[in-house]
Amino acid sequence: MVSNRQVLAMLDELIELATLDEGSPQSFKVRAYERARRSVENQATEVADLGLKEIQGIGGIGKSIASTIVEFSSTGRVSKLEALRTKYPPAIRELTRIPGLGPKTVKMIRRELGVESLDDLLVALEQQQLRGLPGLGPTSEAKIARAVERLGLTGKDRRTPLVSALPVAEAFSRDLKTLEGVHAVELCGSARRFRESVADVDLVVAADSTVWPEVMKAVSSHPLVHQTLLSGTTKTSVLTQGGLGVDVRVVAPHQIGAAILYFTGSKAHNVRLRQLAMAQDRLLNEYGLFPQDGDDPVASETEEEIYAALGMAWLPPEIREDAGEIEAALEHRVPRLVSAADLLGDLHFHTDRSGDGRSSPLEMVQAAIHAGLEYVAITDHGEDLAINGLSREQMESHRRHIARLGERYPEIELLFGCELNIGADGTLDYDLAFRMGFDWCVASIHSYYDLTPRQQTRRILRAIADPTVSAIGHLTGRMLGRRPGIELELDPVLEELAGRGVALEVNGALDRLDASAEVIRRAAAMGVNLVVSTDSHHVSELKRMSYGAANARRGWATPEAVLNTLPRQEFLARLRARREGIG
Ligand code: DGT
Ligand code: CA
Ligand code: ZN
Repeated sequence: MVSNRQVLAMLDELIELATLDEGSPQSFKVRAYERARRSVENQATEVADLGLKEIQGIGGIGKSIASTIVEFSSTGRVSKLEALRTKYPPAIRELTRIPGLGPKTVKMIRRELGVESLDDLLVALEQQQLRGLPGLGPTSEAKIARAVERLGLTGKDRRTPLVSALPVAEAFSRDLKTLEGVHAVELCGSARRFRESVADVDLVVAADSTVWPEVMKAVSSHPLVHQTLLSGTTKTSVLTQGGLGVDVRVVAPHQIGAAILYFTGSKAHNVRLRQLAMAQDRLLNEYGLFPQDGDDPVASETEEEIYAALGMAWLPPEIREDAGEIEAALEHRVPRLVSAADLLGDLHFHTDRSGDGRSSPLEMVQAAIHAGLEYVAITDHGEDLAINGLSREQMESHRRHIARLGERYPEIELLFGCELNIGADGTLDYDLAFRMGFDWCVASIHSYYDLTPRQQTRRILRAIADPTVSAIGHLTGRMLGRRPGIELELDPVLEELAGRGVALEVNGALDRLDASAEVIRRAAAMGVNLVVSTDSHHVSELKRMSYGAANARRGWATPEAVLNTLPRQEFLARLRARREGIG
């Protein structure tokens, strides 16, 4: 049984590799794969259960891709994909994710300089070999070197963005759960702590000891595996096709709590816990909390029991970094942190009226109601965003459409909003009078990533000072693993946000997670209001709310610090009060 999720993952890899092979994301083939991907994404039924003819009958899927899907569902393999994987090993694929090194350039440096890995690239940069190649010069060399450094790709510090790691973790987890005798599969390590990038994925499997060999075998033979690095009786380490390490450990079901506590870390957090245990004449390890001289654990089955025995309440994994959480827990003053269930509205939300939106206003509103939201601000792009933005006339007709939807669905408050573009000098779309017509504006950076920190700070400060701006969207504009964000002076920006009552967005898109957890923590401490938003462009993206909440927790955000935890009427009252205060 092949699920749509698996088909989507297969198509994603095909898109990545075909882009490399064709040298451009604009190639006919790549665009056909992307069209097919969108069609599969929009299917309610499992595509792989259909026959060739039926798959071809779905709009957007041509004959060749339809037969690829059939091959995948009947054999579990895709020969086209396997050929591409051989042609582009993980080390090469990694190179193409570096800004400034598109598929074409990677092809060229591979051919001309024999660059086959990041290490080779570092040598080539060191020896200034890139500047001799067509289309490259000292500036592009410097830009690439800087991107490599800022993305943390060098040497053994190489990290994978969470957005790429989570689907891998889910694929292993889902498949291991189907094995007989497996009780649970738990994600641990930095991915569970929701670090924005991970060195590797850690999974802990609770299983009857009779099936441990099967579990270990299933890990090594998983379809995502490129190479098995270590295969033991309780631990297997593999490297995926995408170059990501995965460590899987099996434990007995009664030890799962101790195991996930240990393997969730962080190391610094664990060290503190072990010291606490020692001060109590006890021993804490991955099997349990033990008396100094005994084999019967004081606690091992759940994390809660172990924390309780150490004199603490359970701690959310996102804050287990030895950054104050241990002291807070011992003094019983860990605040309740925000969770997705607290979030009652979404304040950054697109429809297909934006050029990059993919679901209609009706579908988006129904999805929001289905997700239990009490209010949404529909914030399609302002006119300054090339191709994707709406002209005044389009905005006016959009407004009327939204108003009609609002009448039809009284169970949800539809705020009419806009995602404004912050210009190079901080000016915004339309004019002030037109912008005043919006109920909620999120202002974001979508251009000019290379200005100096001083210039970036100034343009953001100017945007914050605009009376129509309610929130600053994805603060730095970064795309994790692909594009470093803008550099800015943080404190002046946070002071201005706090002073003017403009909210800072916690963007739930996994490839953004912008603002970062560090910025969130600092902002909340400075009294800046936060909003957790999905920035959805499709109905499937409303689930990002839980990612946004996790990142907010990593920044120690409480429900009180987050504006969209307010119920509908209270939120509207806050909005009115702010308007009057400014007006
Ligand atoms: P990373 O680097 O993104 O993979 O970060 P983690 O935290 O996932 O680190 P990893 O994969 O090396 O180890 C997973 C967890 O296992 C770690 O958070 C804590 C635990 N652990 C691993 N090695 C040690 C160790 O030497 N001492 C202690 N106390 N804990 C360890
Ligand atoms: Ca790890
Ligand atoms: Zn947006």
